[in-house]
Formats: sequence, C-alpha cells, structure tokens
Amino acid sequence: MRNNRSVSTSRAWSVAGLVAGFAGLAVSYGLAMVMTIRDSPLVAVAELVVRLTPGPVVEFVIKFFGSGDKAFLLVVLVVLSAAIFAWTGRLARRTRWAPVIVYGLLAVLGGVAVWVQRSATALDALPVAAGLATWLVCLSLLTEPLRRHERATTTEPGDVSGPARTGHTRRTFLVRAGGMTAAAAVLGVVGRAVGSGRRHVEETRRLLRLPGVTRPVPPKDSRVDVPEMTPWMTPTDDFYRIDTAFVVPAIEPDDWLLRIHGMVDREIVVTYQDLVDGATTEAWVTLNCVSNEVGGDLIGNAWWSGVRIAGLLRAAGVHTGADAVLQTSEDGWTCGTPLSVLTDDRDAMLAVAMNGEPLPIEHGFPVRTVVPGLYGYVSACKWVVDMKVTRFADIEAYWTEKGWSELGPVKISSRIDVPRGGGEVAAGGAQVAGVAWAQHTGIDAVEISVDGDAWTPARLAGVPSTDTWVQWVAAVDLAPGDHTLSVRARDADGLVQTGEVQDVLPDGATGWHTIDLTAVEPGQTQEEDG
Ligand SMILES: Nc1nc2c(c(=O)[nH]1)N[C@H]1C(S)=C(S)[C@@H](COP(=O)(O)O)O[C@H]1N2
Ligand SMILES: [Mo]
Repeated sequence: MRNNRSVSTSRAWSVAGLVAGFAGLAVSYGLAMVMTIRDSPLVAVAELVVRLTPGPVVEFVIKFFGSGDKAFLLVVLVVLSAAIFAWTGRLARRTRWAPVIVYGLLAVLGGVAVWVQRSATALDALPVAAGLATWLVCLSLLTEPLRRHERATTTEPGDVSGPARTGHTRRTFLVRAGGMTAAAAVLGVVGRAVGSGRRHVEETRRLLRLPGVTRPVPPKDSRVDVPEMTPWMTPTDDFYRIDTAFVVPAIEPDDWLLRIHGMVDREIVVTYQDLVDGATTEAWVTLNCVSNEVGGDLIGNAWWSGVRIAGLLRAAGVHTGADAVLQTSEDGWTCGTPLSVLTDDRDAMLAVAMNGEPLPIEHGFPVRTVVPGLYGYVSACKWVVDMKVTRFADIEAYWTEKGWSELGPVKISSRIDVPRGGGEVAAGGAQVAGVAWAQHTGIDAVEISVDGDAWTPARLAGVPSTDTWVQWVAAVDLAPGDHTLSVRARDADGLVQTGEVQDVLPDGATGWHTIDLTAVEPGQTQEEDG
C-alpha cells in the first residue's frame, strides 16, 4: 500500500516537471512566433547543435537520414527535453533549488543559441526569459499540492483529516496540470496562427510582379527524346534543397537590405527595389551540391533572373589584395566565394527569380546568390544579406570550419538516368541516356562502356551555354544476362572524368556512375510472372 502510493506520487512529480517544462517551452515558442522571431529556443538549439557538430558526423547523418530531413533532430531534442523536465520534477521533491538551477542552465543554453544567430537582438532573448519565468511559476504551482499531499500522507495514525486533505490536494494538482497543459497547447497554436510572419511573406511573394523577369523557355534541342528521361529544366518543386535552417527565414522584400562592405572604397547598401529596377540578367545555370554522390540527385537546372554582382562590386570599388567575398545569410549561414568568379564575365548574380517566378522561400526569397561553376556551399548563399570583401586568409565559413575545402569549383561528372539501375530491360538494342556537367567549362563528349568494354561515344543534346548540364543518349546492344553500364565525360579543356573513387568530403565526389541491370528475352518476364 505504502509502496504503491510512493510510486504513484513519484510519477506525479515527474508529471509536474513535464507539464511545467512544456508550458515554459510553449510560452517561449508562442512569444517567438508572435514577435516573428524565426528562432524559437528549441529551433535555435537544434541549429546550434548542427553548427557545433563536426563535418564528417553531419555528412553521415545527412547520408543516413536524408538531406533536408531535419525533423529527426527536433524529435530527439523534444524527447531529451521531456526526460530532463521529468527529472527536474523528481528533483523538486527533494530540493527546491536544484530544478531552478537546471532550468536556469537550460534557459542560458536556449538564450546563447538564439544569441549566436546573426540577426539576434536583445529582444530575441525575451521568449527565453518568459519561458523560464513560466517554467518556475508552473513548477511551484504544481509541486505545492504535491508537497501538501506528502505531508498529509505521512501524518501520525489517527489523524482523521488525512484522507480528506489528500483527496483535495490531488484534485488541485490535476486541475492545475490539466489547465496548464491546455493553456500551453492553446498558446502554441495561437502563437503560430497570430505570428504569421511566413504566411504574410508568402502572400507578398504571390502578389509580386517582376517586370524584367521572363518565362523560362528551354532551348528546343536541349532534350534527348527518350521515355522517362529527366527534364532538362528542373521544375521548381523538384529542385533539390540544402540548407542548415530548421525554420527558413521569412523576409519581406521591403525589409531586405544587402550591405556590401569590407575592402572597398565605399560601402554600398542594396535594396530589393534597386534589384527590381536594375538591369536584369537572365541565364540557365545548373546548381549542384558538393555532397552529391556519384549518380546522386543533389543537382538541378533552372532559369535564374537577377542583377550581376560584378557591377555592384565595381561600384563599391574593390581594393587590391582582396581575393574573397564572405557572404552571410539572414539565418547566419556563411560562405567564402572567390572574388574572381564574382567579377569575371560569368553570370554571377543576385537572383530574385527562379524559373520565371519570384524565388520560393525555401530557395532564398527574396534574394540569393547564383554563381555558375561553383558548388553551392561556396557560392549560392540563400537569403543573402551581407557581402564582405576580404581575404581568404582572414575568414572561415560555415562548411570550411567543418573541414570542407575553401575552394569549391564543380568537378566534371556524369550520370545515367535511363534505364534505372537494378532493373530489367529487354535484350537487344537499348537506349541509354543521362546528363553530364562541368559548369562554366562545358562538356565536349560523353562515353559509355558496357561490362568494362571499350568506351563508345554518346550523342549530346544542345545547351545554351557552358553553365548547364547536357543530356546525352547512346544506343547499346545487350545480350540476355547481367550487365554493368558506366559513363564518363570529357570537358572542353580535354579533361576526362576520372574513374578514381573519392568521397564527397572535402571537395566533391569523383568516380564513374555505374549501374547494374539484367537484359531478358522478350516474353521471359511474363513467363516468370506466370
Ligand atoms: N543561407 C543558406 N544558404 C545556402 C545554404 C545554407 O545552408 N544556408 N546551403 C548552400 C548549399 S550547400 C547548397 S548546395 C545550395 C542549395 O541551394 P538550393 O537549396 O536552392 O538547391 O544552397 C547554398 N546556400
Ligand atoms: Mo551543398
């Protein structure tokens, strides 16, 4: 009997800790939403964890859980928080001050995480402070009836008031815990609804008209006519997405400013209207990620519209001796881009549109950088708000801190898209098709090899410039049985894609994309089925 009661009471203390903890989190989240602060404390902590995680571990996690899928880390943090909250509840049973210290430490962690974000101001600490206050008040409101209950159940035998009093304290506890849980849930939901920062930006974006931006019209000869072949222009919805933001920045175009400073004669501040009014540059550019493995799909080709960065840098007057531009995004991500690629004749631009529409929020709305010929991690800054002309010797950027290479020129590569690897094809003549890329150098030839035999040339489709991928197609003859197909490309400088296998770290994967397939006699698959 006594045992039972103490178990259930210890559970009640855990519940007190849990309810108080989540009420605190809900208040900080709701307030962050209402104040349209992108980083609620939990999100800020998640981003801080990723920032402090070594490169190879991040790479492994991306590989294991899929890029872009960050929900996993948030779930881990919520579960971890729940465990800590419950534990503080049980701590409160023994000492009143221990949970205060634990909560204080957690609040400091949340505060620091919010603080390290570039755009954080003193106001951004308010949600954390309010969360902490809520936490402490809720915990004391919940533990107070529990303390009374414990005193009541340990009174001397014969004290008749005991049972009545414990019934009363239990009710008080349940009513308070239930009320707090409901209030926390309502707060979270209301905060999300009221703090519609993102929805408002979504609406602004929908109504934007960009006069200089034209519709994408892929060159007629850019596609090989093969069923199931990847489109040459990647539809915006299918375009790969990579970033470190757990909640993407929602920036009103009217609030957006880009500061160009550092080793320049005069600092420049660019507004969104400046870009809309400026001379529009439009180009097809294939963007790819350094983390794209051989045969991978972290690559896409789009029609970008924007303003050339070279002109802006010229207006700022770059000092001799500078060799890099440190770009910073609204969410505090950074990359170091060679000054040379931003000032030469390529279409390095501040893009405002993708495939003829204002940039999607996930792809950097309202403004991002696009630089042909470089991996995204050293050039394609989304939500860009700051460009500092500087020297590579003086800077570190988000991914170089984690062990990725300082320079990230795209490596020549090629991929087989049709047929898909691992499947069956009809024996006899077959069409093999795919893409190859060496942005800003250009692809001169693509060759394929069946079962390691001689390399035979594929036919190349057309391209508007050297800055996009090129589609290729080849006819092969496959005898019944298992086969492997490999592809390699040669660039306009005569460089042949190496077969030497290298991992994506530190500067991009190498090796030939190779697929396995089985050629079957016509009718054979049906026989197997029957
Ligand atoms: N602000 C910000 N910009 C960023 C990143 C990021 O994490 N944050 N990731 C970069 C990387 S690694 C790549 S490959 C490209 C991907 O751009 P996309 O998501 O539009 O395809 O964005 C780059 N720009
Ligand atoms: Mo990337």
